[in-house]
Amino acid sequence: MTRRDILPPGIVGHNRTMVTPHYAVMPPDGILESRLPGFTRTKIRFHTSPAMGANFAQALLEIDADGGTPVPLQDGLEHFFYLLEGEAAVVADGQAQRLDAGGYAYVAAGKSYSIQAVGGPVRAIWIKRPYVPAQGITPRASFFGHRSQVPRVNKHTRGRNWQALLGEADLSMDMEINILSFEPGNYFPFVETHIMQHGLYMLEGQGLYLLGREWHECWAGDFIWMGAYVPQQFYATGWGETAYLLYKDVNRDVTF
Ligand code: UGY
Ligand code: MN
Repeated sequence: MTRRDILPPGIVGHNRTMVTPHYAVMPPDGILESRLPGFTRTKIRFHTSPAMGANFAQALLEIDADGGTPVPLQDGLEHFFYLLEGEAAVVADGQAQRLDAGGYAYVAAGKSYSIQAVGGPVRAIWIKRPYVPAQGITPRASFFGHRSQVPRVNKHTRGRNWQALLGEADLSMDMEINILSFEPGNYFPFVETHIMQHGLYMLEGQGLYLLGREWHECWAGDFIWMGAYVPQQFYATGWGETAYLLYKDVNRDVTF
């Protein structure tokens, strides 16, 4: 038996990964990479997809210097890109913009998009889904933004802020993507149970997430999928501010 045949301590005892029919907790270490046609020098680590039960797909893009999509892609879906690190040249429906960390792009359904790393590697969150049209509602066009330009709204109590990157209660959108920030020790005053799904990427800090009846410790770099109606509650721990990027499907009726 060689050293390589021995299971290192920690794989079992320290595992935090949990995938259930209603939610998933996905620390980054075990998420293997995909390569996709249309992308060069890019690792795509899918966090969730319809295969898990999600009504959207979310991935971490790791683009090497000068990698990305050499030509624009178009697949009928709506897309959202959020830069975590590096600098990227992003084109959304023919409009070009340089994005740095905190910059984001919304690509309206059916419009073309491209993302390319400029001058060094890039890490970005990529969310995509089929847009759900609604009678009498004109879909919103593609646009860009930056976390630093989005107002921090103190909704209910001190120390807990919302930033609505795609706007809020905008019926032209079928999803919201918000950054929720928490001072240490802050928490939601009740356990939420709602029809909307979530894709959550921990940007900064750490905390305890209640999912169903189980508490999960999570921190920067982790992904959580919450299916419809999963009971959810968050307590921020640690010494600094915690923030997460949160996808939520909104503004549309149920389907039968
Ligand atoms: O708006 C929300 O649904 C949000 N409060 N949920 C969450 O952070 N899990
Ligand atoms: Mn919620």
